[in-house]
Parts: sequence; structure tokens; C-alpha cells
Amino acid sequence: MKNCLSDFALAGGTREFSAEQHVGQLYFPEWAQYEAAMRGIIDRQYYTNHGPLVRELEARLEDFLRVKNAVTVTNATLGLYLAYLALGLEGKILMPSFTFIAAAQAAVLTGLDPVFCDVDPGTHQMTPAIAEQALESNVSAVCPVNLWGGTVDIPAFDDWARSHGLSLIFDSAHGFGVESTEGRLGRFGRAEVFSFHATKIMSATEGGCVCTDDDELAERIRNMRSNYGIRRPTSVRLTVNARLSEAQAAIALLNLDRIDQHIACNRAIFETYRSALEALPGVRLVEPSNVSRSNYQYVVIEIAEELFGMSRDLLWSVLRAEGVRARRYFKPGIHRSVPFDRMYPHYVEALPVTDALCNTVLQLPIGALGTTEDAERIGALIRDAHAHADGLRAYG
Ligand code: T4K
Repeated sequence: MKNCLSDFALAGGTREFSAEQHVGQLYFPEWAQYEAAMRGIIDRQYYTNHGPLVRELEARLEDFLRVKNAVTVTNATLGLYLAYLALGLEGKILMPSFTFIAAAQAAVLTGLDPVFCDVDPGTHQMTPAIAEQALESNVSAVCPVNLWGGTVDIPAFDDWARSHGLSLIFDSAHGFGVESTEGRLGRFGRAEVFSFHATKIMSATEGGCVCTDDDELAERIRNMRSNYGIRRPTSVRLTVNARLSEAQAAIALLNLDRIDQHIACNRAIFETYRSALEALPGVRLVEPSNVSRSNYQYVVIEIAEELFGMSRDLLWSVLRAEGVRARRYFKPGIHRSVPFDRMYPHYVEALPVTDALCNTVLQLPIGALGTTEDAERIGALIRDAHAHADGLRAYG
């Protein structure tokens, strides 16, 4: 509890947390199980190139995600790259700017030009109405992002993409285990791409998968991912090494066994934040949209400066000084990030909602290293910051 200004670490007081509190999920399997899995790999002397653990993981993912094909890849960035390439996309691809830069980087690497659009200010998701307004000539695909453990309106996007003859790819990097109102993420659009980065709820430390019910598309992606197209040459010219190793697959399998526990743990933390921040002036907790079950991968709040008494950036500094490593994703938005601001300058001043969110949104710690007690303490810090906003503003 910070009773007066000098209690805050920013003003010289004692830090609330001695160990840093991170936004990432950072799940790691129990040591004994990890050790046993590693022994198996070493005994088999088979470390990569689509070994038994990668094959088991893909089968388990197909079962869990209720999709015909789950093609594992080195990370979601390469997953998006392979999906775009295997779909033979040309021209431009429509996507939100309020997301991680990977989707746009993958597009440019495949020779596509990204067309950036805004998002809904309430849900932070892209909508078909926004997409319609942003549509330009020569767009061949749309890549909505299922953000923050919520989803876009999937059937509405399906209809919209069909009506314009566009390929629909979902960036579901945040969406593993999410139940949308249409069912579990994994089988929607032409393809969905998940991330298994260490900060994601389904971690392989690094990794990801491309999911599709289209067998032919999956086969093209498999061939492009492995062996440089040597084994099964196809008409696709470009190939790349985007394989997952056996060690990564072992971690992913152990985490998949615990996915329901991970989600339950996140949910308890999320609900603690919800109660702690309820009715606090100038703070809005963003609820996951269009879902019957979120994975609560992120806790996202918006700060309204006048009501809260300080800017999002000052609150970020207050928390950071206390050992709370809150993040400001996705500041500054892809359209204002290098090199996209120079490559596509016409979007720089064109996305007011994205610009506003980039200045007001903050992600709070959640995941395996967090507890409901920590969430209560972080909630209390934010309430105390509001109570002492007049004094803290001098540190802005
Ligand atoms: N689409 C979307 C919508 C995405 O959000 C992402 C990635 C992608 C596509 C592409 O997925 P991948 O190609 O990465 O599979 C992170 C992650 O690197 C990235 O995966 C993620 N989204 C993005 C939103 O965040 P950073 O650089 O901001 O986070 P980082 O690595 O600093 O980690 C966050 C916190 O966790 C830090 O405070 C430190 C802590 N941490 C992190 C790692 C990796 C640890 O304590 N230990 C660790 O091992 O990008």
C-alpha cells in the first residue's frame, strides 16, 4: 500500500516487487517431465526434420483444434509467410495496423503490399465495416487478427471476404484454446496461424502452426517448410526452412497437456484484475470479444488521462519503477513503424483509432509466473497511483 507520494518507488520509496512481473505467459513444463522427454530425444538421436514428437504434436493439435491439418512451423511470422505464399497471393493484403509487426513483415517478404486499416475502439478488433472502408484496388486477401484472447466477428468476415473474392487468413497468434461464438479457433478462413512463442499460452519456447481444412494447401505448406522442397517438388518455387525441432515439440506437448490449467490460472488472475480495477475512474478493462471462452492471454487496460489523473505513459513508468513490466503493445502501430512509415507514408496520418489506442493501452502481467495475489497488489498500485496522481505528475 502506497500511503503517500514518497512511498512510490518513482519518488524514492521501496519497490513493490523485488522480482520483475512480466506480461508473457512463460509456462515451462515440470523439470522431471522435460528431462524425460529430452532423454528420449537423445536416446533416439533424432533431433529435427519432422521427428516422432513433431508428428505426435501435429496429430494432437489437429485433434485439439478440430482441424484437418496443423502444420508446425518455427514461429508464427514464418507461418504467416508460408500461408501467404502457399495461397499464391498477389498485389495487396488488408490488415489492421494495431497488431504485432510480424503480419506486415511476412507480407512484404512474400512481395505483397500491406493495406493498413483501423480497428474498433471498443474491442480493438478489425471489423468488416472498417475493412470495407479501407478496401483498395488490387487487394487479394485479408488478414484479421484475433486479438487479446478475443476474436473478430468470424462469420461476418467470412461473408465479407467471400463477397469480394478475397482469401481470408486469420492471425490467431493470441488465440490458442479460445472458443469463439462459432467454436474453437483453428479451422476458420483459408488458414489460421498460431504462435507458440514463450510469451504465449501454448509455448514451445519458439514455434507456431498453420491450420487449415484444405489438404492441398496444407501439403504445399508442408513441402515449403521442410527439406527445401527436395522430397516433394511442387509448382511452388520458393521454399524455406521453417521446421520445429524435437526439443521444441517436447515442450509444446507438455504444455498442451496443461492447457486447461493454464487457461484456468489466467482466468483467475484476469478476474482479480477485473474486481481490483472496477469503478476506478479513467480505467477500462478490455473484455475479450466474441468468445464463449477466452484463454485470457492478455490483460489489457485503457487509461483515460483526464479521468485517471495521469497519462498511460506515466502510469507505465510508475509501475515499471515498482517492478511491474507492463507493456505498451502495439505502440506506435505498424503504420508508424520503420520501415512501413517510409514504404507506405499515406497511412501515417490515416488511422486515428490506432493512434489513440497506441497512446492509451497498457498490458498487465498475467501467466504462469503470476498469481491472483500479485494481481491484487498490481491493482492496488494502480488505485494508489490514481489517488496520488497530483503528486506523481511531477515525475512525468
Ligand atoms: N501476430 C501477433 C498478433 C503477435 O502478437 C505475434 C507475436 C505474431 C503474430 C508473431 O508471432 P511469433 O513469430 O513471435 O511466433 C513479443 C513476442 O516476441 C511476440 O511473440 C509477440 N507476438 C509480441 C506481442 O510480444 P516482445 O519483444 O515485445 O516481448 P518480449 O520477448 O520482450 O517478452 C515480453 C516479456 O516477457 C518481457 O518483459 C520479458 C519476458 N520474457 C520474455 C521471454 C521471451 C521472459 O521473462 N523470458 C523470455 O524467455 O515480443
